[in-house]
Amino acid sequence: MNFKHLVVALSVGVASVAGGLAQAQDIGNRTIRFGYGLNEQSNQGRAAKVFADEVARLSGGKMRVRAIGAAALGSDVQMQQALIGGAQEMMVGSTATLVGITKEMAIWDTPFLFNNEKEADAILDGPIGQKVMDKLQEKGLVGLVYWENGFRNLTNSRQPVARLEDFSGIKLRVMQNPVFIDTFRTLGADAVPMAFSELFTALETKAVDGQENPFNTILSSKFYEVQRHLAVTNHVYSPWIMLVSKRYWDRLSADEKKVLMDAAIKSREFERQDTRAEAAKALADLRAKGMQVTEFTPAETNRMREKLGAINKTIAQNVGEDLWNEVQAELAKLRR
Ligand code: TK8
Repeated sequence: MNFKHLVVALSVGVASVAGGLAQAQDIGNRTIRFGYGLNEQSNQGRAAKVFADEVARLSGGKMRVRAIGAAALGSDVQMQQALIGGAQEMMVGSTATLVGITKEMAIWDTPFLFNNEKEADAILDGPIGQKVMDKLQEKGLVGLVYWENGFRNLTNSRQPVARLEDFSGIKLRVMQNPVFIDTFRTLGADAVPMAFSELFTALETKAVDGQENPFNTILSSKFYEVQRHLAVTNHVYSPWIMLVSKRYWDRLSADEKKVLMDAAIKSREFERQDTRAEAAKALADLRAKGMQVTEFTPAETNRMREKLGAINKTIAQNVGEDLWNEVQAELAKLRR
């Protein structure tokens, strides 16, 4: 073999090894930026860490996740766009903020849809939850699992809220979602859509009077510092959803996909337990922080539920009557 042949043979060998490595480095070995909206000390932050650790463990350190909280990579809506464009690999956020991309997601925003966490788990983790999640793919997103955000409750700095009539006059931040806007306009509040990342400042400067979120978030985001009144409304159960950029996902090997999926399931199991344990204590913690708590009586809750029944038709039309009916039938079955 002359020198020229040797060089060619070597470089072919090097190229193929390097090709394999480069691919691994580009994709499997690329650091996954996993963004989320709450802070590191929240239930969302704790579960994000579990996910990152589990990906490292399952891949023997080959795949790395950098969990980045406090909306440092952007609001839910901004991150979704970054995932679709391929500029960011992963995120977790509210399903409610996805409705502009996949209209079927609005089914989860139906007021009083689930009576308890057991119903939520059964539907979200079952075939219906999967079907809704799969709709994201044609929009450039891959849903892995649902986490629990939780049952939402109302806070505000103006007045105690214990009856339907008390919503009137409250300028209320809601998620960027038509069902939430409809819900609170129907209840008589002045609903203003806004990103979560802008919310604390908006409450502090009184640009808005109130907001609604699960106890855990009211606690971890320190809303008790700028909100005096807390009404236990439990008006809707909110899921979070773990998303992967489809552009990124499609370049992963089957093994790498499995690592992400298995770690996502592990993080979901941790997250739901952790969130429920925290939620069980959070109301007492919020009282201790000085919040004035009003409970809705069953009769008042029924009035609210009846009033909100008026928007069900619109939700059903928007998500599709078939999906609506399927969810109702499944809930009826669970309640038998
Ligand atoms: C965090 C949000 C939050 C949600 C909201 O990014 O916006 O009120 O409940 O959890 O997704």
